[in-house]
Amino acid sequence: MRRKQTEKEVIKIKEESIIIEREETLEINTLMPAVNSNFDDMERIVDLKSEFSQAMDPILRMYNAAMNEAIARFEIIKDEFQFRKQRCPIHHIDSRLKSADSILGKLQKKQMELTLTAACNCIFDIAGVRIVCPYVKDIYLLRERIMAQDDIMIMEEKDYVAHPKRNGYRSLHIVIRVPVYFMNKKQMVPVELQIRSLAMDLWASLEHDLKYKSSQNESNIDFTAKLYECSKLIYQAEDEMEKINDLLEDGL
Ligand code: 0O2
Repeated sequence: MRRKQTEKEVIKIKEESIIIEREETLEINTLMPAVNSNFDDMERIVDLKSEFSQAMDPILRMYNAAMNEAIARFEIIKDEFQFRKQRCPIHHIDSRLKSADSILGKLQKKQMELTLTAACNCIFDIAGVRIVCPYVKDIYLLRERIMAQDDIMIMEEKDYVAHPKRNGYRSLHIVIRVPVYFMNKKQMVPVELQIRSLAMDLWASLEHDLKYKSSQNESNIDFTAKLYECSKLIYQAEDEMEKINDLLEDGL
């Protein structure tokens, strides 16, 4: 059953989320000049994936611009540390833009209206930037730095570092809105940041791979407890290494 779902409803589902800003919505009409307005009725075109992709194209370009804007903010932070000849809190940055197909899939999975408007105002990880840090303390340093940028809006924060998932997944997720000037209009476009340490990234990458393999095998074995044990080992080693770094950096 499909039902209309507002941004507020979607946010209410995420009990653990900290909602800081949620009223902003994206105006997408001006981004669809070549497209018949009926395209906003996605129920009609759900079977016409290529047409959906065409309708999404200008919108995805705007999200791509937002993603680049977010990356630039972190590259500037990186450069600042290099200039000061200090240890850099950023090891590397990855990014990805969700495809039109996978946006459609997510709308269906969440039983949302299959419209471009719902895609833009209810799916916040169309643009995703992952920042991988050497140590856990760097995650919070970067959080502080990004929160201090007054032209960025913080929409939502999920701290899986302080509150790991049952399987051991850890990462700090923050949805921000960054200003983008696209087709002569300023829009505050959402970008999902995942800030995590190298150890958290190692665990998540391997777990992602294992999950994929077990879905291919149609395996019914639940590896959650085993993965949690692995996460404990990895994070214990990380913690010890961070302590050594503290000693070297702060002489504690
Ligand atoms: P991809 O390809 O990385 O984008 P929502 O995004 O709101 O629909 P949810 O679960 O509320 O769903 O969001 P949440 O908890 O913030 O997690 C979303 C993303 O975090 C996932 O995106 C993963 O990238 C990552 N993630 C969350 N839990 C796990 C986990 O247990 N293992 C791993 N490896 N990654 C995780 P997508 O959309 O699943 O995939």
